Amino acid sequence: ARENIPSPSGYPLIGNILDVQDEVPIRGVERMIDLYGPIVKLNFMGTESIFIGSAELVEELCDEKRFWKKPPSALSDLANKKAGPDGERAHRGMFSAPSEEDPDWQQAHRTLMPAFGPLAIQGMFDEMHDIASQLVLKWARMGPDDRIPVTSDFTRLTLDTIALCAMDFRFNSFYQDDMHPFIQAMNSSLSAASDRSKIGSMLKKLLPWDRTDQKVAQDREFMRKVSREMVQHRQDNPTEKNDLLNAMIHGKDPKTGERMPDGLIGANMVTFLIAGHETTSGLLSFAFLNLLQNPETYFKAQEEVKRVIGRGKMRPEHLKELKYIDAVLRETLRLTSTIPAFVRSIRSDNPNDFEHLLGGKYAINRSDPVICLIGKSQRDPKVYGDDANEFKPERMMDDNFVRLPKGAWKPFGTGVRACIGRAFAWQEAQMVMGLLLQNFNFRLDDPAYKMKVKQTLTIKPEGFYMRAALREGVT
Ligand code: MNH
Repeated sequence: ARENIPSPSGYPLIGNILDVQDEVPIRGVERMIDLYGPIVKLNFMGTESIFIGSAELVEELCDEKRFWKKPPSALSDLANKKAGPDGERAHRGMFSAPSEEDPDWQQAHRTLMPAFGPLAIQGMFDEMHDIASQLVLKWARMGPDDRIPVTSDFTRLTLDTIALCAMDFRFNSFYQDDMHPFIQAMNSSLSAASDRSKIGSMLKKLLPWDRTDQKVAQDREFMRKVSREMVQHRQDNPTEKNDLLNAMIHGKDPKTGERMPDGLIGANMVTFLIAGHETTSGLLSFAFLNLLQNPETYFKAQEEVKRVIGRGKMRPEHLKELKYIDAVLRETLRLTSTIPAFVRSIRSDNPNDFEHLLGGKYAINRSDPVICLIGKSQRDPKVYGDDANEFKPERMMDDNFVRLPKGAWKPFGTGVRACIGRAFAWQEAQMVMGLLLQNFNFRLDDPAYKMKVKQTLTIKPEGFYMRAALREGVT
């Protein structure tokens, strides 16, 4: 039997905006799932969206024959809408492409898939190790009494890593107090995007002197400029290096034989710099916080590192054996997926006339974006049991992990639009966990610290500090 999708009534014009107000915007909509069940329809200023929060419904939405990715305006806003000052056509980076039918997305996807493949990523081991070693040196020199600002040091690490591996550029963030201007521009445009759902900033924008939009436009232009300069620098100083920039400059689309236009290369460079570091630094920060707040897991992880890597230099073959670390990272992404949601909608090229009933009973329309709240579906008690909210890496060890239902763990998205950088992120995260646990004993700076989340495009812990004492006998 058909059922209506639950939908709180809300107010005229603004709809349900007041229902979902929260310091962390995503938590506001997640609360609606707690109240209304695995599916809920909300109205924001006249636009209806459907939110789902069970593993079963997420699995259904991941069916690529029926659904595809269609981002909400907040994400497509990140794309370059206007042409640059030089008048060239505006290109979109892969992440924010409106659909898989977008020719720019297709060209970038086909040209870049090999450059993100396992062999290419293994080839980046030494450069990743270079940056991770800078972090080890910094924390060793700062000494055991230093309060480590975990999230900002991991942001320095992941930004420097993606820039070195992707385009042979050194931000040298560990040698500067302030974050690189690129990061500052990125952070302010990302928080403006996420503030859009907050009632305060909506009202603020009605004020004639509000400059939010101009600021966002300036920030984006600055990011494009930095990336254009990097592309230009490589064109003026060619190298033989096997990095993403060379793959974009020299690589030919296997289908058409064409090379990527400069504007498309620049747009994707910005995409990689953003997507390539925000998420991974959040993952590493939450992973350390989880380990420190669950000491038995910390000791297991440390034991594994002792057994697998020992005291010598880490080598690529060690990473495959870090099984418990894998489970720690998976469990961390389950509880605090750094991208907390993704969007699906009915394919417009679907040749079959499916009756679009979700879960066999909830009717949805072609124009409805359906937002998968993986912060909810990945805590679904039907899959994970009564202790779904607890940090237990054991449930993510290989044997259990491969048996999970398909919709139960989706932190990297799904289908053809799933994360292209997954292998990159995994290698970097395994390496950093391994090197840090090998070299230091960690403790929380404030043993009473309670996880506080800050959301921009991604989520990260806020106000989390730890201390690091060098272990003896490590070189
Ligand atoms: Mn990544 C897409 C999560 C690391 C580059 N990434 C996605 C999506 C998720 C995601 C989820 C799909 C979003 C959606 O459906 O709307 N990404 C992550 C996480 C990490 C991560 C959790 C780290 C942990 N991502 C990286 C890294 C890079 C990268 C590292 C680059 C080096 N991601 C991308 C790109 C896309 C993407 C590019 C868009 C792919 C596409 O649309 O084809």
